[in-house]
Amino acid sequence: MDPESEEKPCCNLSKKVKIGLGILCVLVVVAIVVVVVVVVLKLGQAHTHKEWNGTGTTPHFSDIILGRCYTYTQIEQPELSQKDCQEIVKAFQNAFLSKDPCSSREKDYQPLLNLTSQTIPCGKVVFWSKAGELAHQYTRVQREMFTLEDTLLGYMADGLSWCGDAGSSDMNYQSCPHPRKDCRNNTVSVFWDTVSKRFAKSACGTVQVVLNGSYSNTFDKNSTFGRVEIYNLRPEKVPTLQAWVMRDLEGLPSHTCSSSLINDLKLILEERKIAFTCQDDYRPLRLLQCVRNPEHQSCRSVM
Ligand code: N1C
Repeated sequence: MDPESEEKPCCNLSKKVKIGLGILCVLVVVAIVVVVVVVVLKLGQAHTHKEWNGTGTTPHFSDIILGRCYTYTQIEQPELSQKDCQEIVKAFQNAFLSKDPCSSREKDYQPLLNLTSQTIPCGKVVFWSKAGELAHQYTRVQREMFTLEDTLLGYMADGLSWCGDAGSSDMNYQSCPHPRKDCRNNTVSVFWDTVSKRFAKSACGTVQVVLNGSYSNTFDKNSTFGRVEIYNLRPEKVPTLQAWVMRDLEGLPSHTCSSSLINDLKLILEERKIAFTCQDDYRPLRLLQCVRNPEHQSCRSVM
């Protein structure tokens, strides 16, 4: 036999190459199919969410509320250590996932409210309107006082945004309804209305409110305080509401206790048989403002 005619090495090699090429082709086809499937799924997902004008769900929303729940119940208020944070987070998610974010209702949050009940001592509740930062600085120093953000549910949700979509079981991280530009009954506004209502209903003893005297609408009838909280105080449990009208050290003095806006608040409360008192630039709060700005001339006489 002519060794030249024996093409074995050549055929062996080409067979291997053929197999190699075959495998490569299969891999390329598989890779293309995977990429196409992923792109189609992603596009599909993006399209199932509506586009709104407000900020989307805060990234890592569920992890944040779970972490805050444990921090609050285990460290901040260990008397609530029996609360089940896993269940609380599930109830929070169930309140809005797979639902139209513009048709949120108080009852969506009811299971969450049931799991987060908490008793606040009488005479320790602080409301605020357009003065959240100062009110929170105050309760951070006066540890026995509570704003809504010093209760479990307020603490968990403070500063976050969240919404879902009727057509999907995911959160919408791209956008959520804006209260004015999209709809009033959005997931976040309905949440704050619902928890503010419960907070006011359960208050007892004298209650306080921190108002912003440098803001044009020092008492705003459309705010959560002016629309929800004052109407849900129970006159049989709350004899008096004390208002503190605080002007910014630098800001213009828009309103004081003698302004007509504050008189509107007084009239609403008196109608509801709740006594009203008011004090401008309440000293303990002014001292907190001065800690931040000790050289300011209005702080010289305060210190
Ligand atoms: O509308 P506001 O103030 O009068 O609401 C404040 C009032 C407080 O007394 C709280 O008990 O209502 C309660 N509350 C919150 O605790 C709260 N935390 C965060 C109401 N809203 C709250 N937020 C967000 O701030 C929420 O998104 C809401 O729309 C704003 C309201 O702030 P505001 O107008 O200064």
